[in-house]
Amino acid sequence: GVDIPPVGVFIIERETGWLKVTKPLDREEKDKYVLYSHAVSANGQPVEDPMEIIITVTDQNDNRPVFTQAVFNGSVLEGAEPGTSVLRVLATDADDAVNSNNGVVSYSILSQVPEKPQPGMFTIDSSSGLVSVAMLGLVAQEVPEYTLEIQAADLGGYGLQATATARITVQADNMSEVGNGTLTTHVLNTATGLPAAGLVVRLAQLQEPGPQWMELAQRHTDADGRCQPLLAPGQAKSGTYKLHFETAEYWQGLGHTSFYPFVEVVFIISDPAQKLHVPLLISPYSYTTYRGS
Ligand SMILES: [Ca+2]
Ligand SMILES: [Ca+2]
Repeated sequence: GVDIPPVGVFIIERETGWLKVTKPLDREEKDKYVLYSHAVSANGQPVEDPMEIIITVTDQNDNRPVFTQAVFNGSVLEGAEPGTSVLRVLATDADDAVNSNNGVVSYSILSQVPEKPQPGMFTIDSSSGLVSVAMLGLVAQEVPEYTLEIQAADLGGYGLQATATARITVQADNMSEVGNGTLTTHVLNTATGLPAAGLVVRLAQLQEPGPQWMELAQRHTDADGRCQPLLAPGQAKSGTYKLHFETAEYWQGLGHTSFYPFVEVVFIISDPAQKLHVPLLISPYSYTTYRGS
């Protein structure tokens, strides 16, 4: 008799030797049974060595894929190139994915809302669930958010199905305007040779004949030490301007003290149509600026 759990699943017909099951087996519950049979003669004497019987439970496709989340969120920068990764969805399937396709999940995109500028803006890797950009043309101002209906199906995509939602935010790429303005800057940390990020920059214009300054713009430098143009094309007028850099705050953030509480660069715009680039190179004890273009 079977003496360790699960007890009583198998019986051997005493006369015929047929091994039978007493109830339905579920591979997801137990995929393999090892039995030891003892053949004994009518008078109870062993007639052969105990025999090991291994029973492998063959899988049936009785589980549908289940997404780990109902909604998957991701974001992508507008104008992203085809191939740019956006998010990854995941569905699990309790069935056997090794010896059968019952547990092998295949992903596909069923719909895209809105279908602008056209359907098929995104693609999904059928086996990994990675959603990526398929076509150029993502513009935040036109479509700030896409909703994709994603399907997971077992049997390599033709079996039992489940669906989930992927919500994709399109981020405006303000940095794409860098360089298109009349007045731009960038800040470089010469102590490390790296761009100075998170530094506050303010632009003011001298109210002729002075000495009042009117603040026109405030920016934070990004990871590249750059920021959006301080003056957009057409915004510049002839006059005297001042770029104020909050350098001490920046150095404090890095755990340094700075000799200069801030740096101010005063310059004259005489030709408003001309592009002007005023970079700043800083260390705790020095700074340099020059006229770029
Ligand atoms: Ca199964
Ligand atoms: Ca399945």
